[in-house]
Amino acid sequence: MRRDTSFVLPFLGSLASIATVSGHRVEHRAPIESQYHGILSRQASDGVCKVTQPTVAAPSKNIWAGLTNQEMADAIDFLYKSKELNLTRDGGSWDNTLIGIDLLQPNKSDVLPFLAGKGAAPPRYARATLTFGTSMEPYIQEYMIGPLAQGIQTKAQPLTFLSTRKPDNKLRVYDSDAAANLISTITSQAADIIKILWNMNVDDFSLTTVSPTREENGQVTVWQGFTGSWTGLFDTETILPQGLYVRTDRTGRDPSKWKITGWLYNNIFYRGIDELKTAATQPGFEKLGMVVEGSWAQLEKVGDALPFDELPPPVSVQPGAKRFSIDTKENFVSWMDFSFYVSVSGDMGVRLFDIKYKGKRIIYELGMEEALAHYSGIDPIQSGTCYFDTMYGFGSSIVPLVNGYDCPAYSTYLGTAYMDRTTRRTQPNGICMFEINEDLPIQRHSGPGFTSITKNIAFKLRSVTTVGNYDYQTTYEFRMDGSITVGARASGYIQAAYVAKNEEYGFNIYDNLSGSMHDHVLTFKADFDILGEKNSLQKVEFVPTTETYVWNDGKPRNTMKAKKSFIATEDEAKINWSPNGNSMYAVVNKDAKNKYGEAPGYRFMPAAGVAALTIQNSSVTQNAANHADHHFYVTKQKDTEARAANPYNLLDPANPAVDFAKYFDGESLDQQDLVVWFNLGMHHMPHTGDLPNTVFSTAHSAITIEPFNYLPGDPSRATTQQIRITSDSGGNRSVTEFGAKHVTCSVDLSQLDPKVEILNATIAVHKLPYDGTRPNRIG
Ligand SMILES: [Cu+2]
Repeated sequence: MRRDTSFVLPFLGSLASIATVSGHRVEHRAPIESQYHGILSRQASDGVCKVTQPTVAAPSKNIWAGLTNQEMADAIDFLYKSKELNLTRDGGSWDNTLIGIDLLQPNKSDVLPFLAGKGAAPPRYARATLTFGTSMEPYIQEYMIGPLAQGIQTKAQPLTFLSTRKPDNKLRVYDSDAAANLISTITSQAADIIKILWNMNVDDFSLTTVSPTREENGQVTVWQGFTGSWTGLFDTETILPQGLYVRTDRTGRDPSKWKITGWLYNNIFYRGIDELKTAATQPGFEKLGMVVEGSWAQLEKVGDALPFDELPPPVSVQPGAKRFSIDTKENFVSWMDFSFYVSVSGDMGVRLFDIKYKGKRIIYELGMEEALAHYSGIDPIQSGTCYFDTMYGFGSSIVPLVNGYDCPAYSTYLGTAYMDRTTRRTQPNGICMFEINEDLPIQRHSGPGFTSITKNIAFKLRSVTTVGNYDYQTTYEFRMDGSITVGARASGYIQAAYVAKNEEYGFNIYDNLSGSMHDHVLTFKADFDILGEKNSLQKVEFVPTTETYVWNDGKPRNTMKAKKSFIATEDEAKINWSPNGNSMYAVVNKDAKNKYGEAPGYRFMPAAGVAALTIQNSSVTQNAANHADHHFYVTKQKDTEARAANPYNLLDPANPAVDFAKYFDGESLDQQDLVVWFNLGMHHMPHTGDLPNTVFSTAHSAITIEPFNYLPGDPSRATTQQIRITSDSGGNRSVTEFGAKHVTCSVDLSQLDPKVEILNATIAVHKLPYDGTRPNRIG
């Protein structure tokens, strides 16, 4: 009865370089300096806009790029040769196995001399995740292997310096053994009650297993819920809960000793199946309806025709050469005054490094650390669920982008590479990059006799990660005003609850179905370096005040003031945005004041809704989600505090591999290297509009980072993409332009009606039903 769910391989190494546009290969130009800074030809001789991709030579090697084939092979070979580790290829739960490998990101302290041209590239290390299953207490342990390439100095040693869990960061796995016999007992016990309740066969159901597995005082308790079958193409299982739950005790490694310890139906707990069966035959027993799959759950076109809807909608086009440059070998990107390196972590997804603006680094590292989805509900599945999505692999679960839908048809695409057990695979079109002329100007002003107006052209880099029921879209947007927006959206199937007694946790959204309230919290790292590494955290509050001014005859005036201060230590730097949004925060450099005496910096602020966990001291996440209990945090950068979380934090929530709270130890934030950890997220209360899928338009969260007293003025004034309309006293109007070339060529029609590429891609990772026997989520 358990559905055979495909788990897909995680662990991604680096980007592979595949670039296409409109389904065609991009013509790469030679990386010559004049094309980087020079003027690009827009028009081909035949009058058709020729879409070309300028290239640029990266200033240095991408030291954050994932493992090469050779490095991966060397590291794997070294591990398998180790007698001490005693690894078995394709081993079972009683063996030692390699379940993942990726680049161990170099320490910032080793990278800075290299970036400054004063040191060699840091040595390369692999980060491997191993399971040790030969004892009664199986565990997962991370290792670092290097330096690579393999040589006499290469060593494999436990990776402990990134963990707050001392001394060895061994994480006990409580659900490593297969539960086939127990499942078969559940099936046979449930057969009768399923007949009584619904007059159906037990084989028509699957079991959803709560995640994470719960261990208390050595006792391992697992709740599972009966889920209806999905009959069509779509993975509707998360919206088919049937309201019958079973609890098992899976303590120890001998599955023959595991047992069923209770059943739950209509919020009544029964100690055994006989108790439930007896109750079900008594008069007055309330039999509840089923959640029956149908068109309401499926992704078909339904509903009445919409006016003009079949006509082609407006589209953006690329009229000629693209206006950004890439080095596909080093995954280096340059757009206007921005440049950065792209890397992909198998666990955490797309990351940007060494983000420079006008030639100076503003951010050393920008990327997601963890994506949580924490549920609650009257039943033990919803109440016990918190997904830690990096465990499923936010990078390795990147899906190919659909040209013309996920990104404009003229986008440039990159493939992403990931590790599939011991094989390196490539996900085509995993990242798209494109410019877009937004639907509003970035600037306009009309005055007597003039209107000045400037186009708002943004450069975006996007990926989509499908983890089970949800597709997460992550977009990094760069703008001409020097700002960067980090945005996340979610679409896909909600995880819903059975309706019985769940009123306080959701709305009734379909027959017998309750939308299950949950919080999404996505933690990002932004390691700012403003005019050097030594920075401070400035706070500016709008505060109400009563003031008496010399010019007002001593009469008090109720007004407001700016209260400027600096956050002194880490302990004061666990911060929620003020409810009225009138507290501002910026990372500034006090030692590099501008000519007006102000400290230049970058401000960060919500650009759409943001969220931290509602639940305080969650009984589920315990210490494993201490990065998600405030809107943002600021810490002093340390090589040992490079990550807010660990993908396996859920294995021991009380004492996780990374307990973020331990980073806060009173250290000064005054002119130190600062890291901002900010949370995006949504408080998701599903309503009928979440069926069949939640939509990206409203499930959205974003933060914007903008220059703050950093430049003498607004840098977008430099663009040619503006005009001024003037009129004289006689009513004669004229338009002043500033050098922007006009489109004189015709557009390749393939941009208007792009071919949708059918890519031979890895399917999305399925996290449900969660199977602890495959902690590496590989099936
Ligand atoms: Cu949601």
